[in-house]
Amino acid sequence: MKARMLMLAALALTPIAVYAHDDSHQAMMPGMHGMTGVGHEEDGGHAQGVGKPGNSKKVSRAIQVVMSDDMKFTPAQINVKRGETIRFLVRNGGRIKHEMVIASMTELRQHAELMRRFPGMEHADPNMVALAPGASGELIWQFTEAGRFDFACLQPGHFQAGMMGAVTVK
Ligand SMILES: [Cu+2]
Repeated sequence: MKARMLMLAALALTPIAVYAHDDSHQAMMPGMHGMTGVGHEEDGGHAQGVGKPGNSKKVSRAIQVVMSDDMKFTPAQINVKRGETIRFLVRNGGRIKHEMVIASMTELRQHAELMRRFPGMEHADPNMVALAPGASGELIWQFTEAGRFDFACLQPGHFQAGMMGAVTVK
């Protein structure tokens, strides 16, 4: 009787274990889950409405974004039309490292917490650009669905300090 109960418990836990392994994120830390939806989309997983990496030959327009040490993105509110591919020309105007990561707020929050716990963690994905002080870079992204999406800096503590912004797709 007792053994049977244990077996049932094990069966009940199985789907959770499978879910935990459904994760294509690279540069994994223990217990870290893929955050972007980007890898998931490619391997047939749950795509997010955030959009997808854009084709550099199909850029609709460029938008300049400046990141600063007062934990701000300028502009912090960006409007795009559905389907547009945006070339974000991102500049780090500060004296510390910053980055721009486009993802859902849930993913940003989870990942920000990991970055806080593992400050030395390096991450690189198509939905982000990390920049040294004074450096410029770009991020090409296509917004495929209408809605309000988020971006943030996930350098340790920056998200918590409010370094984030939103993209409204109409
Ligand atoms: Cu930052």
